[in-house]
Amino acid sequence: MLYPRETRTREIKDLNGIWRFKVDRENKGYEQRWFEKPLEDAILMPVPSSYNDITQDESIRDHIGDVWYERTFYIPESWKNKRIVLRVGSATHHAKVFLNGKEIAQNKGGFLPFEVEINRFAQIGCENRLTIVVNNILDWSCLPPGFIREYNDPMHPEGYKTQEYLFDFFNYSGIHRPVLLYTTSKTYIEDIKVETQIDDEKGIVCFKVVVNGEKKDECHIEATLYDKDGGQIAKVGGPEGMIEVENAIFWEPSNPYLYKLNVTLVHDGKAIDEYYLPVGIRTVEVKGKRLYLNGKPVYLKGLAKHEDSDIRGKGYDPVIAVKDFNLLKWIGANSFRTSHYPYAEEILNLADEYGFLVIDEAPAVGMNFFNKNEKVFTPERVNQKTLEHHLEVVRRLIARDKNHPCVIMWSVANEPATYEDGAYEYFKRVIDEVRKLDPTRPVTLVESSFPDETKVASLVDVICVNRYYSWYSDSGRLDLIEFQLEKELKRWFELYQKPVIVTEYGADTIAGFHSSPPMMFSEEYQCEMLERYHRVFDRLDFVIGEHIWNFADFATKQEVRRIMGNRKGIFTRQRQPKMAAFLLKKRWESMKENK
Ligand code: GCB
Repeated sequence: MLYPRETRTREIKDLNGIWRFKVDRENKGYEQRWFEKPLEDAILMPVPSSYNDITQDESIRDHIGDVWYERTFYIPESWKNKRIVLRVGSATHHAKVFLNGKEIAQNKGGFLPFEVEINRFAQIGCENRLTIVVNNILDWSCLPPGFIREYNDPMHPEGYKTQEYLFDFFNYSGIHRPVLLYTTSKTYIEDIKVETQIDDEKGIVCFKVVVNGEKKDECHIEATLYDKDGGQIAKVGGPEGMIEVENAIFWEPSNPYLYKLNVTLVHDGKAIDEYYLPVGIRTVEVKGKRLYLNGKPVYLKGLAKHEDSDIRGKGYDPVIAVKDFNLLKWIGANSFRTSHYPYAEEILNLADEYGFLVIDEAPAVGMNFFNKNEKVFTPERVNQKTLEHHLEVVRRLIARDKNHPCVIMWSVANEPATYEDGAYEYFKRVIDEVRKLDPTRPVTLVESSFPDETKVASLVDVICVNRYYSWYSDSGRLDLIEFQLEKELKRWFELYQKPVIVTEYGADTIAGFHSSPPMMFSEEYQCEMLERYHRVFDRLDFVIGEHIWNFADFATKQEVRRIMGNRKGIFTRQRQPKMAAFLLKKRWESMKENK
């Protein structure tokens, strides 16, 4: 699936903006066929955005079930002979799409795009009504999973229910990413896959183009590679090929150089479709104790993030996106993880341009009760159906993100209960699928289990582990961090002989709270904790990366251990630095690419 781009032959119509919106409080929308006529009593709602924090009404914020979005648009006469595609960047978590009253698409999964060709349903030259029903209910077959709790007790009104989930971020919902129409010719470039290799000073760009449509056998393909300044490097014909770049400039964080591959579909001597792809020439490899980028060892300095901000919730906003990248640059990071789901493609496009090394994560989080008596890998919970969805999600994730140079590793899940017997078979299937689809990138799974209890460490290339010494265990005991952490990390290496990234560590910190000697929740405590972790990392040569939890404070469900959300941010939710940001800036700016 190609990211929509305007080219000489392709047009885009942006459907973002203010839509009409209605909460289906009684779950009557389908029965009453709301899709057949304009929504009655609708309110206004921005797209993209989560809807939860837009109004003053907590019953909208906390609604469980369907919400209806609607807008109208025109299709110009000039699009009559084009293939017209509707693309929804994401709708969290389920969507049904109607055009002029007819159902045209369905989607399950709130963090990946879906698209549908609308020619059969659209009216050219006049107004069209687009309705998207979004549902936020999570069950055990979803990723992330969840379950509905029904209260049959005297202290709750009849029918009272809550959406339960085991992950630690607010279950924001709505249309979170851009909605747009784009055109292609009727026979069109459906997909391009690019893989790059390095041979000494030479860069090798291998590409494969998939064409679809009636006349695909009558067309031929031209692929042209340009350098950053538009200088042509090579032009080759055919759906598959290899371009060699002498004295290539390799993509890396300190110089994220992007070439441009232009693909043209030619029919009867005429360019009928054209698409271009930014290409970073780079290789990634795990060997022995290290991670290599372009043959050179690299150390990951960075943070795990969330798509989260005031008012917008999980809605993509270019203002927040660019600000976040500026902060990542400012603090001296070279990497981040898309915890705990695939981020908007726009974010990966920016990571390619800014030069960040990304661990790209599937939305498999909350598969753990953190209680050994409550199992998740059971026929009633994470089961065959969940696995099938997981496989579909990793296929779609790789289909979407395979060409990004920034993506250096796939993470198939965050903190599942890998100590359970069922975990091995389950993740073997998922990881095998990832390796089959993309043999060029390492694969990981982010662990909270301990080295002696996990069943899956043999499946991954890099051990990624989240650890909260002196926070959730031995709370307040900073003095224990080095002893405990060093012992554990050494055990990981001793057992598996694989490099280790500490993918989470951190402390809830309320900006402006101070305490000396440090106490939990103060800025001093966060700094002191990080410094002690870092001393251990610096002593262990198999530690190849540090990702702090979290980039910024973020929203969670309301509960007693969360004070207006999770406060482990190095920046506040408004993107102001806490004291720890200066500590990290100093550390990371003075570190070499390979520590
Ligand atoms: C974790 C989770 C993350 C939480 C974090 C915390 O291990 O991976 O989603 O937000 O801990 O702060 O508890």
